[in-house]
Amino acid sequence: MFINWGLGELNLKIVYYGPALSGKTANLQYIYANTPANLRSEMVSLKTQQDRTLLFDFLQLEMGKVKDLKPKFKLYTVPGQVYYAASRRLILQGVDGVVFVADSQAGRKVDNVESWFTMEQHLIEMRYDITTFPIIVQFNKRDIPHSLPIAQMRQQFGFEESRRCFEASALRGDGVFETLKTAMTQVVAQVQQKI
Ligand SMILES: Nc1nc2c(ncn2[C@@H]2O[C@H](COP(=O)(O)OP(=O)(O)OP(=O)(O)O)[C@@H](O)[C@H]2O)c(=O)[nH]1
Ligand SMILES: [Mg+2]
Repeated sequence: MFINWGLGELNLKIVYYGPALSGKTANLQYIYANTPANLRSEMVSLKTQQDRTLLFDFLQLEMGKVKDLKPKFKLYTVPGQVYYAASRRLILQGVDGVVFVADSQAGRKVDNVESWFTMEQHLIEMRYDITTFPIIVQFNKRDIPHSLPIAQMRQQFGFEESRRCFEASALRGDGVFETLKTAMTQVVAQVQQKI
């Protein structure tokens, strides 16, 4: 969180985190394509020739009001490929909320879980209290036939029953805005306690 009192702006950072190819960039692309131009920035994607995220994607949204301040939500994705760990850590700096994008295909179980634990590890190293920090879970690629049942997805991570998870198809757009709205709401609720 960063407040520019002069401009009355509240800068909030939401990072889309998850294993390689889980659909983090696809989430931002859908949000970009379906948000009125006056509410969003251009989307910046630093990517390889194969369209894999190299450093991050970035998209800024302006909406709502928080205590007379104008919130600017800065959305980032991390590069999911395993060897970009240092970049993922860097992009998490100063984060206010995470959207964890898991891949619902059965063969991605180990990747999902590894990514989840390294995310937790990074957050703990950065002195976040992960018991209260906003982490919104999205089970993506639900459109793919034979994707894992939700109960098994939850079991992979060992989630408690109380944790809400969002089903999505970032390709079609199902669940993308529900996930984003929840992330924004939780992030705003957290920062409101601090300002
Ligand atoms: N069927 C299906 N394909 C998807 C979905 N979301 C993403 N994809 C596809 O999966 C591939 C990877 O999507 P990306 O959004 O680039 O994945 P990413 O998580 O950003 O990958 P990295 O940048 O390498 O970490 C692309 O071919 C997408 O079109 C989905 O919900 N359903
Ligand atoms: Mg990407």
